Amino acid sequence: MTGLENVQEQILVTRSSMPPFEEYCEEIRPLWESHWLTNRGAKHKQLEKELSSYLGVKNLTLFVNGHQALESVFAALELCKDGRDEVITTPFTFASTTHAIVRAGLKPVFCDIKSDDLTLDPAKIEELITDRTCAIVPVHVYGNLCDVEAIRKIAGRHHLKVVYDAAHAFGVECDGVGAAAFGDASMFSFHATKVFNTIEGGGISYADSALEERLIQWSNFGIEGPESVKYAGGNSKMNEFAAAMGICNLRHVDEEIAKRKLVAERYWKQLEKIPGLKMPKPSANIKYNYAYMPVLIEPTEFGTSRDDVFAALSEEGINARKYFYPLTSDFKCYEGMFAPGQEVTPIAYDAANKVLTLPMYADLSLEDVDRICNIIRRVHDGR
Ligand code: T4K
Repeated sequence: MTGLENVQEQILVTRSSMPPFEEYCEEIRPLWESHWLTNRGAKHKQLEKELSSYLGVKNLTLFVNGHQALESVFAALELCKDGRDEVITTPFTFASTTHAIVRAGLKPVFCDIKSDDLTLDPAKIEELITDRTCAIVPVHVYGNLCDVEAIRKIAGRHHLKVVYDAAHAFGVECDGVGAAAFGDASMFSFHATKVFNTIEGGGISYADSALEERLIQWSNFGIEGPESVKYAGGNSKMNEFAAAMGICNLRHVDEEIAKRKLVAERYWKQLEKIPGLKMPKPSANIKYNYAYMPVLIEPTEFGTSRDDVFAALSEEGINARKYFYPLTSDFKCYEGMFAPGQEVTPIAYDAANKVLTLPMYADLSLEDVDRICNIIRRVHDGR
């Protein structure tokens, strides 16, 4: 038993976007002629170019996944040096953000988030800066852009690097400026569950072109030439089949986002009048990607807890997820290392206990959205 036997009848939290089968077959046909399957092949280079143009950046380097991209950029930026090893970051995120910091030999210093959009609160950053701080790693959680201007000013004042975890922010823009343009670097995830996917994949956009060589070397064992190895790098290169998937999916991504918008608007319309149910929404100057459908359940007003809503949906085969519960600072693997989230980052702790991400993908039918909303309404009404 895998637990996925009834997967056809269930509605999962998301479903990978895929191009038409024939389109993908056509895209990979040349690989049977070239026999060049990985190590920065033709598809890799084409996707890098097309994505740079789509995201509106000069510099973009592809990786095997978002997590390895994050680890590689921390190494390439040489964040951990001169005894400076503290990184100010959010605990309200996927495991990857915190793990990447720790695995790079850096120390996460957890900062609280804003209750409206759940991104890092700039008003709380400066009090955490010490002479050991080297960087800020904020997360554009659910595609909600952080207060990039306030963070830029703080980083400038204290000579800190800023690396955005933009795993969720593919295609998001603020006043016409894409998420990839902010900070020293931004990491995008192209995982199967993301708005744009290369099956597994990731990318780093960055301001300083000089970083390119180092990122490529870090992704390829630190090799700088056939007889010279400069860094103890890993292997985090994207292969040609993944790049081909990306080339195909990129042709359809605008249509995917437009369909997601209809799904999100249906949810917002159906759920907005329910007391005690809060939905972070993008403001008018944001071009959004509708990556996730988070709702926050305020138990006293709503009448019952987030976990009851989760259970009621599960009973009907609807697989919502608690992205992101628990806080990463409260993970078992970090027991005893960090102070409890409840004490240090109370707003993040509160959000983690109230949040539920509802099913969201381009092909989710509006009838299914209505069904999900009816279940939530029933739980609220106590029926
Ligand atoms: N930073 C942040 C803020 C992130 O959210 C992530 C990843 C990263 C960094 C790291 O990026 P990557 O290294 O992953 O590129 C999923 C994803 O695996 C993960 O990429 C994502 N964040 C996280 C939020 O969600 P799980 O453990 O919840 O995935 P799983 O296997 O339960 O899948 C969720 C649902 O997606 C399934 O119920 C059905 C659907 N699905 C899944 C897969 C694997 C598909 O439709 N197709 C698929 O191939 O982590």
